[in-house]
Formats: sequence, C-alpha cells, structure tokens
Amino acid sequence: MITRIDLRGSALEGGIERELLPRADFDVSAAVEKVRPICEDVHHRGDAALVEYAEKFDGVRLESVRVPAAAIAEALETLDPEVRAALEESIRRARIVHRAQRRKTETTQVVPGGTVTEKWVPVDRVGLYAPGGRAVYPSSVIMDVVPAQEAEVPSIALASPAQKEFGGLPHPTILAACALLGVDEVYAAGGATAVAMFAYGTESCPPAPMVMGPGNIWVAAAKRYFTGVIGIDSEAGPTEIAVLADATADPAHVAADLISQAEHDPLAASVLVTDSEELADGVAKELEAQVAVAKHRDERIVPALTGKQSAIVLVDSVEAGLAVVNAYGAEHLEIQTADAAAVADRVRNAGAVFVGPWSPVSLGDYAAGSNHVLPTGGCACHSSGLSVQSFLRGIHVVDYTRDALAEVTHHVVTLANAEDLPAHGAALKARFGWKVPTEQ
Ligand code: HSO
Ligand code: ZN
Repeated sequence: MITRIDLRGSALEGGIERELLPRADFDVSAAVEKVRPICEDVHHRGDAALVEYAEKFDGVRLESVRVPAAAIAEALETLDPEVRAALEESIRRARIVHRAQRRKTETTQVVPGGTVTEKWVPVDRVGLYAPGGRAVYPSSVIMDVVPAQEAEVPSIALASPAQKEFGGLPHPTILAACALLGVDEVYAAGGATAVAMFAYGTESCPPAPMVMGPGNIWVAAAKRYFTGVIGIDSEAGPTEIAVLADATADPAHVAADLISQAEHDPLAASVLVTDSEELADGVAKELEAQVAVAKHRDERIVPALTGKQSAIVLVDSVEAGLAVVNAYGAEHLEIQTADAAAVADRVRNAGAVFVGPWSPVSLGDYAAGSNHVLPTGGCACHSSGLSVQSFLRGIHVVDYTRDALAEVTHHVVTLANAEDLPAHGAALKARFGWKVPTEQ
C-alpha cells in the first residue's frame, strides 16, 4: 500500500535534493488569501464577528467568547481520574524539561569598563492555541502552556474552538487541562478567528503580541498573515514521522510507529528510510496487518500511508540514510539502528529525535517531557520546536564607562565615516569636546 522509493546506487553522502523526497502539499500561501477577510472582519467587528464565525464554522451560538471560570472548574471536577493522573504526569515531566531551559542573564566584560549584558525577558502576554476540530488535544495545551509558564510570561490566554456538543464551550478535557495548569483566561475561538482575536484584540480579549501553538492550515495561514506584526512560532502543518532503521529494527514496532502518526491526518507523513530490504518487506507486511484493524483506518490512516507524502525509502547504507533524513528534516525522527545513539548524534535536521527501540514518538507526544509542538514541512531545517526560549527576548544591555568609550571612539568614527554617516561619529565626539579622544 505504501510507495517505495529506491535510492540505492545513488551517491547520497554529499546530500540529496529535497524534491526527491516525499512530502504533502500544504499550500499555506493560498489559504492566506482566504483568511484575510476573516481576520479583518474580526479586527473591525470584534466579538460580534467571533460569535458569527463560531455559528458558521462550528455550528453553535456562543453565550460568550470568554469561557466562564465556573465552566473551567466544572470540567476539572468531572474529569476521569485516570485521565487526570495521566495529564498530571505529563505536566510534571514537561515542567522538569522546560524548567531546565530557563535562560540566565549573562554579563560579558568586553573591555575594562565596558560590559554587554544579555537580559532574557518574556513577552508581556501570549495567546496560545489548542486545536479542537478533527482533533482535540489536551496534550497540546500542556505543550503550549508549560514553556510559557516556565518562561514566566505574565499573561497567558488560550483559545480552542467552540464545540457544539458542549454548548459552545471548548472541549471539556481542554478546559480541564487548563484548570490543572492554572490557566483561567480561555476563549472559545477557532482557526483564523482565534489568531485574529489575539492579534487585534476584541472587547472581551486584550491583544497579545505573540500567538503560539499548533493548528490546522487556517491557523497557519492566519499566523503567516500576521507575520511581522506579532510573534509566532514556526508553522505547524500535518504531522510527520521518519524512521531511520536497519536490519536490527523490529518491523512490527516500526510499522506501529508509522501508523501512530498517520492516525492524525490524511495528509500526515510516515516515511521509513532503511538499508535493509528485509526490514522494508517486514514493515510493509506489518503495515497491512496492523492497518486492517486500526480504528481510524479509512478516514485517516490509509489516505496518509498511501498519499504521496509517505514512502519506504531504500538506501545503500545507514550513512546514506542519514543524508536522506538530514535533507528531509522531519518533524519527528526515530533512529532504530545498531548503535542508535551514535547515529542520532549525527542528525542535523529534525524537530525531535527519538533514539533506539524504547523511545517511540508517541512517548514524546504525551509523556517524555519533551515538547510536541515541532516544525513540519522541512521547517526543522531552520527552526526549533516550542520551548521556553520561544517566549523570551534576549535584550542586550550596553554599559560603558567614559574611559571605555574614549578608547574605542576612533574606531566608531572611522566606521561611521566609511558608511558616510558622520553624525554617528559626532554623537561620540560630542562627549569629548567634539574631538576623537586619542587626538586630544
Ligand atoms: N504528534 C502530534 C502531537 C500529538 N500527538 C498530540 C498526539 N496528540 C504532533 O507532534
Ligand atoms: Zn501524535
């Protein structure tokens, strides 16, 4: 069912064209045109527009865009205790990892009397998004909120689509996760309307200078629309898993992992890169058997695995496989080879790497402590997943004494003149009787 791409015999070590590798069409640019009028409508009509769009897209009339505190508390009270325990453990582990990401203010003495301090300051406020269309992911609430909290963002708000089934509130498990995390500012808003609500602000939602979190193509398009206006994380498209495996891997486990991410979306990508034809055959066989009994088989898993974004890629060696996965830049990359840690060490492009037979992607989705909001579509070649750093600005604080400034003035004046910007040099000379101090 899954396509095979045979790259054996090609010289891959020097790199490979990314176009040769499977990938879904996810045309965010085209979607930007569609979300533009929606965003502008939210800009001009505020809450009234949000209520109308919820009615149109989610089929429910909202009583209020802001979720009442009582509804959040009630969601936690009625949460299944086992789900609560699992969410709590996921939060606990995520906190351990994200707390370790906190940045310390660093002061560097450049010359005697001249220091530059890098001060890490969280954004004043962030609007987070948790999907709630095809998928309702309370785990994404954790992955959004924990790094923002560990970054000490003073004001954290979260939006998730209104659910008809729950009277226009976001899904109760989303609300319960908010309650467990201590997030009390929650909005029933979905897709582009949620991003516009945060970007512009409405009567009930103050604007936020940053909007983060995963979402569908409309969320990605709205984020792109606001690029340069607000801070955003990297665009998250359909989920991807790549597995680099050799003959030592267990075909049943590899197949299960490929299916696990195919379960998200018909456009999800599952890619196996292997130097073992035997493993390729074993995984193909396992896929048939496991997909046959999988829950979301017809609507998501089969279209994902048979789509052009998924494939088994045959290569001559693990070395060649590394060239392929580095060119691909998967959102999630599993290394299931002999000496997996050494191979993983040589991965340069991936959203997150999962090492060896006991670190499946599903562990990272829920409870490894790592973040699951990761760059997709090859964006892992230039961007990182969500982390404490995503919510911080590093501000350089420059502090020079008179002597330290005097010592470097001639260089500044020279460079200013070389750029034909003499007023720049004059700003220093003014402090030294309009002269270059060394000439004094
Ligand atoms: N694999 C998804 C995250 C997720 N999985 C949420 C299950 N729930 C993107 O990293
Ligand atoms: Zn997942």
